[in-house]
Amino acid sequence: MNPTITAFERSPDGGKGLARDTRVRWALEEVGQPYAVRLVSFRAMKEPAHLALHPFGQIPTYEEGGLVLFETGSIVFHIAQRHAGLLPIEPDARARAVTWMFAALSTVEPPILDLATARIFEADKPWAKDRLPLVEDRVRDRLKPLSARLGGADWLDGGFSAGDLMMVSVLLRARSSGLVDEFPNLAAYLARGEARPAYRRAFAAQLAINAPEPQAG
Ligand SMILES: N[C@@H](CCC(=O)N[C@@H](CS)C(=O)NCC(=O)O)C(=O)O
Repeated sequence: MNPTITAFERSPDGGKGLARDTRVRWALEEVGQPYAVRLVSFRAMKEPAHLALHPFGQIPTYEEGGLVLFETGSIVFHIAQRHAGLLPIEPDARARAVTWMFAALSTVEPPILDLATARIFEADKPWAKDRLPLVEDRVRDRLKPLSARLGGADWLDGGFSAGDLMMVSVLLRARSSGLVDEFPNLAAYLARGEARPAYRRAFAAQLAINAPEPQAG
């Protein structure tokens, strides 16, 4: 049975691919697993039917037979465990790839989310100008060692893995700030991720919902 995921009926980013369903779509595309999408409005996300799937009333969710998952880390990990292609077979290499997934979500993403909050939701506050440079520096504090570790490699630990999928997805959220471009190898890493056919299919699928082609005539 094909899994069903949820996504925004209309994403606030207008189709830039930053909503987290893109990560799940990307993972499913990497392993060649077809999937269905159920679109939900902001109102529906907070109603009982969706809260039964996702206690925090968010997207994405993942349904497969009787299994219901939320949290992109858990969903991508589940997909990577069930299918070949996203995690190495060799146990130590697999553990390291999983470590990069956690690093992306728990070490790199939080300051990037703070930056988005500072730039979008707090920009009109009287203290915004003073706070923004502090938040930007906290993002740099993560990007700098990440850049040093990646060095001249294509991916974080050998071949492409779910760790890279998650790290690229997280970094994409920082790109519009210009901070990623301060580290050319990270900018190239993002471009490599975006160039993967599976990412392109995932991106196109979410774009088709959020910025559909105008109808001719
Ligand atoms: N930690 C969660 C975060 C989920 C999340 O923040 N989803 C956003 C969309 S990208 C959302 O549903 N926002 C609407 C809301 O929180 O009301 C995950 O990785 O899945």
